[in-house]
Amino acid sequence: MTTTHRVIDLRSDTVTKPTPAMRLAMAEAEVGDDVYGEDPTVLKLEQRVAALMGMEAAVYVPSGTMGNLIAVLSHCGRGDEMILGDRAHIFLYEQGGSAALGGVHPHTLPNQLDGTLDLMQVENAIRSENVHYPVTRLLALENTHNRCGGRTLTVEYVDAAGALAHDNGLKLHIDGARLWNAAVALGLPPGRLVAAADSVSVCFSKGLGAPVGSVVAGSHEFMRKARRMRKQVGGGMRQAGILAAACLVALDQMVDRLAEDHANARLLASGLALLPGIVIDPEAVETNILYFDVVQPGLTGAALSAGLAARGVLINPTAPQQLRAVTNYHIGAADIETVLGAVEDVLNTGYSGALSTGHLYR
Ligand code: TLP
Repeated sequence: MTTTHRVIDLRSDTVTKPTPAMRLAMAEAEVGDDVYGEDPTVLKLEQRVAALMGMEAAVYVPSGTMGNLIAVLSHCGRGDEMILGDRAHIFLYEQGGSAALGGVHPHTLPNQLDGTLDLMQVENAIRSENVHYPVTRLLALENTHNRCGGRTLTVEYVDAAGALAHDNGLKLHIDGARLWNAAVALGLPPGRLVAAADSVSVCFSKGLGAPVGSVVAGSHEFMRKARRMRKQVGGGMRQAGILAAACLVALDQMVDRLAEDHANARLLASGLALLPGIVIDPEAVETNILYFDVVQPGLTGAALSAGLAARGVLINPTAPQQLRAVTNYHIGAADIETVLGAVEDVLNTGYSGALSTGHLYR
């Protein structure tokens, strides 16, 4: 008799599939043409997210990448400069879209391990008025910070960054793809985390499990530009209420449970820390993302990843000796034990098979 085992997928929280409640809401959603502003479900989602973020208005977009893109392009014109971290998703993983499509000049500063930028360095990076320089228009932060291991930015930090930006005539955008995780981890309403920001993009198709969609929120004035920009980049959707309905369910049912993902991430991190050959600081794991290093001679991150895949566990390598695991709705505490067993097994037996390609290396 052969037993088939479920694949434990820790590649990302983007792999989450819609819940039965979401599928039901999608089937029953009231819809209209959203480019005409006539989709009641999309309007409801936009109003609800604007209120949650403490912002005046919001717009529904197909992805986090488009949300960030239209926010940056609404704040900056061609040749303007944006300050952001060298590990920011906008810088690393969005194909340089703001530069390619909007002519926005990225000025990167080193991200600290906790996802912050040193505010003294930010201040020094802001250009003075000089014929040689681009005009600095925007500071972009990320909360939680993906490439810095799901770290949360504190309210005090974001407020100070916002004050610095505004004192210098800059806007502050927050990539809040996982702002929900930050809010749950910090025990604060999400709106408090973006009180100092001029715009925020939040995602529904990460830990919240909805199939598609992000929302960008900001002022009425910002939103007039952002809506036009969404149409320009091809993001004007028609009966999108089918999708927004799942996002509304996500808001109702999927936010508080993120605490389970965070607990499972900590469980995984503490288990990994006990394995010789693996290096991770469990104390640094605040939410659902964890990075760990493989230091066993002869074993690369790609080889460990492939060895795990052969055992039904998917974890992506993110550097030659590093992997990223992301806990999510489909992962339970029992799965963490299975994952730890599989990692130990590969460390003990090695891996000599084929390696997959296409890793998200920096
Ligand atoms: N991140 C994905 C990959 O693109 C790396 C992942 O698996 O984590 N901002 C942040 C902070 C993100 O982590 C992501 C997705 C996005 C924006 C983009 O969202 P989508 O995938 O909806 O365009």
